[in-house]
Amino acid sequence: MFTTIERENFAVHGLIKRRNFLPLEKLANARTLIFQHLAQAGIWCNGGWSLDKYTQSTEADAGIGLLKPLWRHQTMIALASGEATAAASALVDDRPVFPMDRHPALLFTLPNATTWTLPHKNWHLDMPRLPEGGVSGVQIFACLETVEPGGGGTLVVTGSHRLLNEGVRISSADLRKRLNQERYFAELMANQTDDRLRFMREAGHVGDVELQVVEMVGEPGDVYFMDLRMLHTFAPNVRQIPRIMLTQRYLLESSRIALYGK
Ligand SMILES: O=C(O)CCC(=O)C(=O)O
Repeated sequence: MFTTIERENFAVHGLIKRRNFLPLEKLANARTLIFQHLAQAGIWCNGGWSLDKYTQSTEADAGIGLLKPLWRHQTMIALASGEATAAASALVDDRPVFPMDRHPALLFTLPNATTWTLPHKNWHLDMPRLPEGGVSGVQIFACLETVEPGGGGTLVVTGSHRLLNEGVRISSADLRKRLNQERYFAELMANQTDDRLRFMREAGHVGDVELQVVEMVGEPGDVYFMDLRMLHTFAPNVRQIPRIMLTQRYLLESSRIALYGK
């Protein structure tokens, strides 16, 4: 499913993009459901967006609740099962993986900004570092609508998964504090405005680990596979259309046991 080079890239950078990954029928079913739901909410009318009543807010998470009723729908569960689970497993040396939640989540970001800036806030990890070390699982981010640059796609620090694997459990909050002691992360997470785009343009380093901020962009059906240990954050959406992505996390059995005891 992945070539040796792709697997090596995943090990080094922690992120792989697969274009047109989602099976067409599953994708079409999910999009039909989403657009029907958005039509009922009055946001999608006659084949176009009608966002006026929603674009007053500049909060990054305004609108996140709009698609929440669909998260548990069998169509969304199907989209995050089968091929997606198999690919996540392939990236962890074909070991079995288990969805962390019973259903995926839909990430929906309304247009919420006029100029795009690389955020300094909300950089986070979804998991602690575990004593076992190594990859703990894979998270997918699937584009269900076109996500253009500046269009709200998730931002991730590639390479960050290779830091602080010290054979001990480190909470997400402590990890953030520890990363903040490194100049690269201190600058990334500081409210400084000069040339923040350099984090995306150029690679930085902590020790011999190469780091770069990548914005997830793509067309419907494209999927990013991300090492679950990576630092990431929400992004502003300066485009005219909402960002619609689906996400699910898949844990290795050992990580599941370490986190939940079963
Ligand atoms: O909405 C986003 O792009 C961020 C998603 C995120 O942080 C997560 O799924 O863990």
